[in-house]
Amino acid sequence: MSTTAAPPEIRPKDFLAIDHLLSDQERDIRDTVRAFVADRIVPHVGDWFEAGQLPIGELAPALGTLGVLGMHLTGYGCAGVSATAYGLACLELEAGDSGVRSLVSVQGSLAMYAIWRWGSEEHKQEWLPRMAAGEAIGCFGLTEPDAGSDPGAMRTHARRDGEDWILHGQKMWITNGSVADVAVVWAVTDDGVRGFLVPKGTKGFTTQDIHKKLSLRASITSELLFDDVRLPASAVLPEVSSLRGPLSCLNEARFGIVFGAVGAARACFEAALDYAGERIAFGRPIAATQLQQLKLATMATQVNQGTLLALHLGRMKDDNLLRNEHVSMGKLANVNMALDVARNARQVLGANGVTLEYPVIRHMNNLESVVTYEGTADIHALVVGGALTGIQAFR
Ligand code: TGC
Ligand code: FAD
Repeated sequence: MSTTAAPPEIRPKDFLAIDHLLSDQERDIRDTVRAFVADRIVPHVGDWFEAGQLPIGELAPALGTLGVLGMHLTGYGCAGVSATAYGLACLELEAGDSGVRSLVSVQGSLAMYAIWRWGSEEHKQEWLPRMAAGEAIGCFGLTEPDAGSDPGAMRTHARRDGEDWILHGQKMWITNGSVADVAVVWAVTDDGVRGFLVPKGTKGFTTQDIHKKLSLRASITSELLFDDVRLPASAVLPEVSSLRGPLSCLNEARFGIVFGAVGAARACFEAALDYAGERIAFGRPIAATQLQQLKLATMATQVNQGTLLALHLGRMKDDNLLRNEHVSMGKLANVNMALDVARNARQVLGANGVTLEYPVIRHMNNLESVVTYEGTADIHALVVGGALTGIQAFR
């Protein structure tokens, strides 16, 4: 239907009026998380990044009170919101910092989801309410020093000893590893790949933090070591015995990253837009130059496209139409997009673009982890390529 009324003014930070596509509840959740990030994350995160720390002890209960830990799960103290609303929360958290979104992803989409989807009723009762409240932290151990993209090559194994299990091996690059109250650990057994819940302090289970990272510094990353750890029969997740177990959890976390990457890109674009309006060179704002306008227009287009893609995948997930190949396309596209935006934005900021006084280089460095974890860009390209051609090219 045509109308003579003029469309609303352009809003530079919501160029395509994507806000209009959200429901009232989605907007409320988005605004609440955005306010939390502005208040609790943005003022401190540059310092956390510089120090290589994240105050999980304070942050996790605050995120629990905010309601974002396992927010897309139902029951056991979880909010049970839509996938799209969960995605929007990830977007806002990652506009603060990828490390904070990682904390929420690993807790809700990896550790809690593994228990919620594949655990026993006792596992769910024991862990999920406390994890949703941020009173207990979880981590997810899949990657090993010699098995990253190819988790099927894992060496960590578990064997039966009477009723018990004996777990032996090593996991590497594990977010929240040393602070987790419970580790969800995937291991090869005679029955296939099984998941085990290993509480902190279990005899033979130790952790060591990975230092000298130049990316995702506001996040704890650890190595997990299992030296013939004896676990009761009840430690195993009963409902899955194949790689499908961990890979199903990755789908959930990757979905959050499809949105999260847009948040990082948006923060970089907005920093560049503001800076370009204020920075004077050759007697005028750099925003008045054609070259910077091209960069700003390109970034705005990319952020808007990425947001629309994320929203589309969110609606597909809510309508139960989303396949893991769709998630792969989303992660591939949006993380590459965010890296591109971050690199362009950094240049707009000139020398100020290399300091932690501005968010851009922090996001840019973080995104180097985001493009690698949860399946590298290459792996997601191969998943999409396999779906397009019917030819699996991993091996
Ligand atoms: P393949 O033989 O294809 O499959 C084995 C079994 O898994 C099933 N499957 C899936 N199920 C659910 N979701 C998916 N995305 C699935 N992909 C495969 C498949 O149907 C089969 O099931 P079944 O019942 O027949 O046994 O497996 P493959 O060994 O050829 O590997 C496929 C590949 C390469 C795509 C997969 O291994 C992969 O995704 N590799 C990347 C590894 C990865 O992403 N690691 C992430 C570790 S966690 C992390 O990085 C956390 S970062 C912190 C944060 O998120 O903030
Ligand atoms: P590799 O698999 O060794 O890949 C190296 C290169 O080879 C990549 O460019 C890759 O794309 C390419 N490559 C591999 N196979 C192919 C192929 N078939 N064809 C073409 N190219 C290929 N893991 C967890 O389990 N839990 C966590 O909580 C966790 N948190 C992380 C946090 C951080 C900060 C980081 C950096 C990583 C984390 N990871 C975690 C690990 C992450 O999932 C792996 O790093 C990732 O899956 C890639 O594995 P890799 O590093 O061993 O690289």
